[in-house]
Amino acid sequence: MKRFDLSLYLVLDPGLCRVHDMVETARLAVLGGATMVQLRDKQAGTAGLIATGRALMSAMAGSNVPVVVNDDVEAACAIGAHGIHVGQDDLPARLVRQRVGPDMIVGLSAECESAVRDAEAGIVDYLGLGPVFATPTKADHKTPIGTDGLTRLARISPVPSVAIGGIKLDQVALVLRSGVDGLSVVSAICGQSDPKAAAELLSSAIRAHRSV
Ligand code: TZP
Ligand code: MG
Repeated sequence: MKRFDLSLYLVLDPGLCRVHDMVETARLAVLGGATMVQLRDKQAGTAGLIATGRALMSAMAGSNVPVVVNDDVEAACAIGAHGIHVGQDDLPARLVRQRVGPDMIVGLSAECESAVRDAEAGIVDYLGLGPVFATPTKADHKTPIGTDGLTRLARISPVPSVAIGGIKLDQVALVLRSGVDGLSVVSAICGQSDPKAAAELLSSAIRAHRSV
């Protein structure tokens, strides 16, 4: 049985994780309440992803927080990751599922209604919806969908969904009102002087939103 909690989904960025490296950022963020961690390093190559991924898996051991690898099925399988996340321009989700088997979490990014409708429950476990807001973290991101667009996509998503793109503490309630299951953040945690405190603030804002 696959169990995962999209509430506060940290996506790592090697360029932003300078004072604390990616593994240390993840460790601190999980102490602060991050519920999922994605290793995303576009420059690393498979060998580099495997090296960092192994260290990340060790740091996360015993935490119940799934480690998801971005794009690279080979690296995800080599480190025994809990999941793999792909975009619309990567290996198609159906092929990813064939390669990783039924037990690994498969996440897919979706930026528009047709991509959401095309996602198949059973192949894909969750959708990453966005970017909600413009963000400097991802060069050449697609046109932001805004909270109205997010609400429309979350409503038709056949699987649980997580919002991404420009999400900071101040927008937690606004974004969660769209009906997504969680928030995915990069710069709200990576590069912060105290990633644990940043995660704690986000996590308690998420909990506060849910308890009203
Ligand atoms: N995909 C869509 S936007 C984005 C990704 C990986 C980056 C989000 O970064 P931030 O710093 O949380 O805006
Ligand atoms: Mg990708």
